[in-house]
Amino acid sequence: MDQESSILLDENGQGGGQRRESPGGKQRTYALVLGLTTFVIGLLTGVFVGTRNTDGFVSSFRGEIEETAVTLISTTALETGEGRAALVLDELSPEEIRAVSAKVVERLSAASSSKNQKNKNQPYLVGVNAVEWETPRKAEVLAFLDGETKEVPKRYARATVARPETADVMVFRVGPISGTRKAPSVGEEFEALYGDGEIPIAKMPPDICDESLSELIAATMEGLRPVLEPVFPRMIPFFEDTYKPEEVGTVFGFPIFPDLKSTPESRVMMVKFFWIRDGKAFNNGMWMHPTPLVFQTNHTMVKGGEEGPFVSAIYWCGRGPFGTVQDVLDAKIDCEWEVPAASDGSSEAWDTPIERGAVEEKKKVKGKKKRTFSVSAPEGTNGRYVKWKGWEFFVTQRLSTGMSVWDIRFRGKRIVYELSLQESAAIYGGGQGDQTYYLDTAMTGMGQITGIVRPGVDCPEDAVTFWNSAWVYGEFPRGFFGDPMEAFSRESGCIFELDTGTALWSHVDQSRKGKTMGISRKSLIVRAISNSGNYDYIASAIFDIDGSLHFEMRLAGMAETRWIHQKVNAWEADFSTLIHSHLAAPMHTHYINVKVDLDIGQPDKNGIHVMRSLSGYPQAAKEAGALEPLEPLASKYIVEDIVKKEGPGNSTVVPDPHRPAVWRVISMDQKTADQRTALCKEESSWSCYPGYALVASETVRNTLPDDHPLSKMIGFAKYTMAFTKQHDDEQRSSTPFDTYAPQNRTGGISVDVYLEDGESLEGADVVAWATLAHEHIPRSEDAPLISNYPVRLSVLPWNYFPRHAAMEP
Ligand SMILES: [Cu+2]
Repeated sequence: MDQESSILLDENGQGGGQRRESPGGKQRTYALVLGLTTFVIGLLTGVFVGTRNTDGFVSSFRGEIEETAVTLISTTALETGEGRAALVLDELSPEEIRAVSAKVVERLSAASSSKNQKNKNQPYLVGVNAVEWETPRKAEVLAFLDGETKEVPKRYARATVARPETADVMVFRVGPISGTRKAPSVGEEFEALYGDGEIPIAKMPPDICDESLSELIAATMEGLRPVLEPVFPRMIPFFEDTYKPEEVGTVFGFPIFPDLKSTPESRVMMVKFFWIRDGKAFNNGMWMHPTPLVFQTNHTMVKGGEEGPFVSAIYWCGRGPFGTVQDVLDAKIDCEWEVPAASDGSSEAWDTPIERGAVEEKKKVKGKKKRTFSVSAPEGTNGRYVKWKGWEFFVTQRLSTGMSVWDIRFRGKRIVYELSLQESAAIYGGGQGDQTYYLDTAMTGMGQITGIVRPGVDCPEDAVTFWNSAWVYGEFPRGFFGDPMEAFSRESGCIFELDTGTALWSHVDQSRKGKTMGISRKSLIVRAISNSGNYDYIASAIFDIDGSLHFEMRLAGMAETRWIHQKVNAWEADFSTLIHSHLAAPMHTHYINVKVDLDIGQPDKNGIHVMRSLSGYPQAAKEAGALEPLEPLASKYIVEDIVKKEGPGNSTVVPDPHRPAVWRVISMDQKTADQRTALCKEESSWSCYPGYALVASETVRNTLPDDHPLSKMIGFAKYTMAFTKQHDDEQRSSTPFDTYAPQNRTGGISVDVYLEDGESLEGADVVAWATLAHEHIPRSEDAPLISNYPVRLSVLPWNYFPRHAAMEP
């Protein structure tokens, strides 16, 4: 260990003492006056007036946990010692994000967010990953990690900027970033990574902080007043003279939903309207109360920004699309929407979550429990270097894609270079005009709107926590806010050893008084929590002492819903299950994509070995007469294969229950097969080559046609696993530029594209893209909040150790 010292953390308990910051002031009173500049249409005078401590938004629930858990290590020590992954693989600190933002603002005379544009032509930093760490080249990182060089690879950021004047989006490489995480300095390199106009502005990443539609929505609501007022009497904040939220609640719109009508020239967004009785139900119980009102707004951001947004379609009470407000008025639709029951904000409400029967959050840990793992970090670093029972790795949270675990080694040997969450996509069924879909990495980021972990609820009370940088936050009902110039840290992850209450291995002694022999399964868990608005994602990397590891995602949240009425839109029942009165929950699929860059032995001498279980009459056994006298009865048998090259059908896996198979990443370099040489030296079977297998839990492939726009957006979801050759420019499985107009894929960022070039995978650096899917056919128990349910990928030693690794001395 090159730990220089063990230093107490600051009072906030953060490694290196980063300050927990809130983007706002100390105390902010917000009387929610009706206004058009706010994100949310419903600004509920009276109901939502209140005072809150905005610092409280990012404050922690951690309580009195032993704060010496994280050992602070100096960067000098790291340059030569273990844990040096923290120097080269850590995400940007809040200070670095602010410094890079300042550089972009200065160089381009840009605004740091859409909210502070001085005029509509001013360029601005856009999206939840507007300023993000750039992953360095793998070869350089390995040379540094493996001590071949003391030169730390240069640190860069990527900045995404919307440029209304040229009607495009640009990504710049900015840096290098030097200095410390707390006091960084940003170099003068400023390189455009795309051509001018290559990414049209209509395809810019979603911007949930954007308020530019407010006036348009207000005007449209005013126009629709003759039809809305009778159905939603006293519920609409825009109609100030009649609005009485305390009597019948509020109807408000949420302008964030991308629509499939978008093209590279026009950006179409849905504004969906919900009802809530009580302000506490905002972005909560509201999902149980959809109303039959949806607009489509066309945000045609043409050159020069001359054209403003306009409403392109209106759906009202199961009818539409109507091209204009007048068309809706002329249609004279008799709408039978009724004020929903409940949602009175009381503890009996069916539509808002109640912590009934909950295990209470425990803030105090009595006595000191001896930890079996160590956690360290250089000053100012959010990520953590962890060691536990033979395992060591570095974990961070990426703004866009969430948890990444790097340089995972077991007993000194690297097994995985990168294990990272890549995407959480959700594709819903629905009629045109109200069909939602999400790339959550683009909408909210998987490491941007994260939850602050609650010891005693999200993780055990004595867990050690880690942090992520972020700048976007919700202040409901006003909406989402955020500015990378005001980036802060959130305590969104935790590390702990868990006694799983079961055996890792065991065996029954069959004697009369016999018990079992075996060992308990105590796993090391690294967990991080992300939120995408209505949904929550709890990612865990799980390590076991038999050399196996697992990536598990637990999904939960508020179900997305639509209003249904037998006389109006009975057809909705073809897309949805009915989970409450007039409440349809559309069926949908969640696709969690995970990148596993396995390195078995020498990284660029890996390959893919497949073992298929078949049923029939293997030729050699037949010829040798080994099948006598059972013929013609078939037998189970195995066929081994080495994958020659990339490509759909070659290096892709869609499990078939009729033909089970194990897919392994193996070392094809004989010299690294030392552990198994003795067993295998006389055999030539590929099963003798050391490797790790990838095994997915629930397997659902994308069921939409392959040429559907959404199938292009989530190319990875055609397969449970796809293997490709590692390339430094193939970092991610999806891109925020494809949320809008996914039929016109941008920038070549797609597993589909990575598979296309048919490169050899024999003796190559192999990367696996695994899709953990969940087909969600909603049930009544999904109201008001879904129980967390898991999907999982196991990474298992398969002919890697000469015997059960947990039994090795
Ligand atoms: Cu779901």
